[in-house]
Amino acid sequence: MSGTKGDDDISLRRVDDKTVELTVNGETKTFNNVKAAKIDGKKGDDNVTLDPNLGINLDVRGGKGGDTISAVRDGVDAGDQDGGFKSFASGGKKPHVRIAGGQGDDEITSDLDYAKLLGGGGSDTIDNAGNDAKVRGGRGNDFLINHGIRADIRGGRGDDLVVNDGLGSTVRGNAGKDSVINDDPAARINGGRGDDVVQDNTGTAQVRSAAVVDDI
Ligand SMILES: [Ca+2]
Ligand SMILES: [Ca+2]
Repeated sequence: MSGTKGDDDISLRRVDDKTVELTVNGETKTFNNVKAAKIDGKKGDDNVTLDPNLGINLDVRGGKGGDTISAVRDGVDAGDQDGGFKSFASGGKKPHVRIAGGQGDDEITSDLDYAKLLGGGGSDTIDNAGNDAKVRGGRGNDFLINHGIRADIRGGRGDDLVVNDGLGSTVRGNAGKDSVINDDPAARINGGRGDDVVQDNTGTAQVRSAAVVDDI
């Protein structure tokens, strides 16, 4: 589905094993046996809320404007510790999830495992808690927070700030004056081009192409 040129409020929620519910600007529709969803907020500052238990392939684009896209557990479903993926529509396979903020200063928050989170142009904030995620700040001065295990994080161009405590993650600052605050003892950190600073609070992270400062 596509949003409008204005500021859209879009949410996609799983109702039961068969049914998902799409609400766009207050109007709700239900769909059965959905295997994939494509959401494009288009222009405007869009707000997209995704149920982390959708278990379907997702291609979400914020488009132009400062968009807020979130796929987070609200803590109600505490028994679900498998990253939110059920076998609903995907036959037990891990869904393919891509969330792209597009242009503008976007905010992406995700608990989805194996998700690809792309900030795109603009100074984006990406907060990831899913495992095996790929996090890309893209251009602009991005703020990337990672709690997920084995994340692959790249700041892209611009002066990025990365805060990482996801175990076994890889952080690349890429071009620009990047700062990394690290609490992952098994992290591999590469500042890339520019004067980069890594505050490694573990003392065991592998750090390249950056000045290392101790815990202060
Ligand atoms: Ca955007
Ligand atoms: Ca960016």
